[in-house]
Amino acid sequence: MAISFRKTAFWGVASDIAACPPSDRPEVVLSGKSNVGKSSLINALADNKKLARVSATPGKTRLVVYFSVDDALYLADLPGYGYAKAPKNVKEKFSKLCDQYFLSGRKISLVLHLLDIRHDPSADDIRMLEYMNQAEIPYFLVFTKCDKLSRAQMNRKIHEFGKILDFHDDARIYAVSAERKVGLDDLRHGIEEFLFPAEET
Ligand SMILES: Nc1nc2c(ncn2[C@@H]2O[C@H](COP(=O)(O)OP(=O)(O)O)[C@@H](O)[C@H]2O)c(=O)[nH]1
Ligand SMILES: [Mg+2]
Repeated sequence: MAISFRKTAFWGVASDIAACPPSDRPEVVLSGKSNVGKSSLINALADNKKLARVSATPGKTRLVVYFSVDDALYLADLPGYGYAKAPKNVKEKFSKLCDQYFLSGRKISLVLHLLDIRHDPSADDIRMLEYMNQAEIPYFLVFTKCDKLSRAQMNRKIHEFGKILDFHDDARIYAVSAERKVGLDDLRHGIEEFLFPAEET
């Protein structure tokens, strides 16, 4: 099944689980720290700069934002965690929403867990991976902002991440740059192949 990521449209914002769309197609969730590049990646995958609001201010995306891709899957932009500057009550609200979302019983087909290639994983990143390993939620690790490093630096970083993080054996690793449009086709194909494996080859 060929998915056209260009046919991505804003579906809506959910402030709680009840407001999420019906679980009638696979849901691909973007998770990761605020400012890691989730909105930019959605725009880049869809090749539409205006789709997801790219915010320079950490912590601005406050709710789960849904996009419908080619009427075949949803992309869910989760509120990023680890808002260093957010007030405590706001932080608590975000993390509660995240927990609710993952525990809601919604069919989460795949998580794209984003990590900034330049930074070490946070305690939240490690916790998230542990959670997904334990809950058997499939995920891809997506290293963002790869334009910021040379290829050699990038490979070294990915190797270092491998020593710190307990990747699931099946987890695929992608390196992307939303800014330079690098690695996007690989990721699009990876998502497509994972959700809709070819029946026969
Ligand atoms: N250099 C570079 N900057 C990026 C890239 N992706 C995102 N950014 C920047 O990182 C900041 C946060 O991006 P955003 O998509 O809003 O992150 P979000 O909070 O995870 O949704 C913005 O200033 C983006 O321009 C990338 O591939 N390369
Ligand atoms: Mg965002």
